[in-house]
Amino acid sequence: MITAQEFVDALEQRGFTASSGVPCSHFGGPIALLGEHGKEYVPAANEGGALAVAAGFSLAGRASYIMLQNSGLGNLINPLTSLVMTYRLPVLTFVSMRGWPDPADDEPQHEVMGPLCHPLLDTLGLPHWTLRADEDVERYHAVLDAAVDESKAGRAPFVLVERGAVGKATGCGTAADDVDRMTSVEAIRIVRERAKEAAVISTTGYTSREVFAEADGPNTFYMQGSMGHASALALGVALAKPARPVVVLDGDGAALMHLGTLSVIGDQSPTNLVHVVLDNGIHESTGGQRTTSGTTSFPAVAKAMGYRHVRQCTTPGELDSFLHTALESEGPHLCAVPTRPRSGAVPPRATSALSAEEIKKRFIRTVTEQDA
Ligand SMILES: Cc1ncc(C[n+]2csc(CCOP(=O)(O)OP(=O)(O)O)c2C)c(N)n1
Repeated sequence: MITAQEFVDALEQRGFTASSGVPCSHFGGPIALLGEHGKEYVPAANEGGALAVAAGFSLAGRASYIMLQNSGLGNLINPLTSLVMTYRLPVLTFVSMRGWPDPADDEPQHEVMGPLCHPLLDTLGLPHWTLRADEDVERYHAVLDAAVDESKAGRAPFVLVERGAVGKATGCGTAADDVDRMTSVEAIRIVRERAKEAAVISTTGYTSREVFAEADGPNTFYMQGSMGHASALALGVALAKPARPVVVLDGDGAALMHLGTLSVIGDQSPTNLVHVVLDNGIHESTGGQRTTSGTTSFPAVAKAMGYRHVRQCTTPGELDSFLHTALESEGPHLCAVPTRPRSGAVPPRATSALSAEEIKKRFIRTVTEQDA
């Protein structure tokens, strides 16, 4: 293992002073250190955006790198092939490996991508190195030197990072608590009580774990993985089942990742869709790295994109009354709920008890049965 400080220092020694990315807990250490020391790290909305920002740095003469989880590799492929590779822009990409070396040791959503990363990069003809958990800083320096040579030659180098290869940061601050905010569990309980008849789609990460613990039922679809697509999935369900309320529980990081879907929802205008964004200002599921929601108003964006009814709900009473109205009137509806960072243990994932197939089947059964 190398330390987070060694990870960042070795890059700085080689002139890499600008960075971007979407967090994975495996890069929690370096991202926290960069934030703590006021270094250039742009928290991107999605991995393709991170690569484009880094390409911009590179176009302006600054050596840059990005950090992402391999689940975000799909988001990256378009700007990788059509921007970075086409214009031969030097950007160094670090990819944390979920579902690898053994996909059976990880969550089902990583099963396909884990073993695919190395062959995918081979297919693209890109140079890559793998940093294993038992390797030391000497090997890391050697990998960086080789990667820098490749990028000077106009090829986009990748470093694939095994879990445990990079250490956590010590002594970095955690996200500020705000006791005046609701907890995500409080918000989920209010949704559970108000929206008993609804089909519920919950976003990836801790939210789905909490929904599973607090409000599990066959009408709930847990979207593990596919970060940012919960609202689009809910849109499809809402359009297919217009007589049934559909509630999507989203996160701020996830909503920002594919914010364009709000415009599509506004355009399609499903009257039965209720979009609840639990906005804690951080990617809490990967360790609490900040999102950019602090400068974004989800209700204002949704209103401007064609949602009929939007609201910021800061108290349990406001959320309850919003849901009451939303379930009685025509949408699409959106509310943003500022929430506190979680405390205590996070409950297990839905897939600790149910297979992906079971989650799908019982959801389909419930949603289709009730029409019969
Ligand atoms: C495409 C993609 N990129 C990154 C991840 C890793 N990841 C899983 S959950 C998560 C954070 C989600 O943040 P947010 O929606 O704000 O919810 P919170 O964790 O704060 O509840 C991230 C970055 C992922 N699963 N998929």
